[in-house]
Amino acid sequence: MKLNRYVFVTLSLFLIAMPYALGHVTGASLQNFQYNADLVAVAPIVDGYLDDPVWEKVIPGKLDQDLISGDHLPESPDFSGSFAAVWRNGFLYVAIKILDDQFETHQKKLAREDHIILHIDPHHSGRKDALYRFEIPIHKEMGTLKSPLTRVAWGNDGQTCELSFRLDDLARKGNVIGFDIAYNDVDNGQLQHKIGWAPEGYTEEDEFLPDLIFTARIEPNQQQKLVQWGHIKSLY
Ligand SMILES: [Ca+2]
Ligand SMILES: [Ca+2]
Repeated sequence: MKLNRYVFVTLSLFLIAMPYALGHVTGASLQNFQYNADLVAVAPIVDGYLDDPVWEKVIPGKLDQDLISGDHLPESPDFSGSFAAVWRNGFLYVAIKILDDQFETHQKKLAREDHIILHIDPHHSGRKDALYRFEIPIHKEMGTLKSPLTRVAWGNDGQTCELSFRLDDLARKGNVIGFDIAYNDVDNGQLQHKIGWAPEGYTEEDEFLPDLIFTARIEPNQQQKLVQWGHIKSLY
């Protein structure tokens, strides 16, 4: 019996360790990895500058996972990146902050310059889909935008960015979509790193997406009343 128990424990440990040994994160490992996008009373102005009051109160997600090696990336002067997201009236707003010691923005091909890769999974299939993959070059005007992306604006010489996605009814309290964001760091025309917001062990090979949850700490109606009350109060 002792031997059986030993075999069972060994097998269990092996099964627990297996996803990490393979260098892949399973869907289950993403369960506790999510971003809570909160409802805001006033939408941010999508101008690339993060001076809107809503961005002062949000909890950012960090871009600190090396998507090639699967390792956690230590803090470094070469790169730091973070994002935050809020929602209002059917729109998801995303703010991005990037510090890169060498911005590469004047190449003809996207692969040879710094860019952001973003996935949205509006119907929460859990997986990445090319249809909802957005490649956003740093500090550049973009032509026609692919739906549901409605606006991209840069500020501070490409160090800050604001985006908006029109999700209509999908942006509602308690709803969940798939979401991820990564930065492809190119220096001298060569790709150096792919750094993403993801749990440890996650690589670009993983097809699963983390969750983004639409939260509302104040009921929408209640909040609207508060805003109206704010307007009334300001008259006096
Ligand atoms: Ca702004
Ligand atoms: Ca770079």
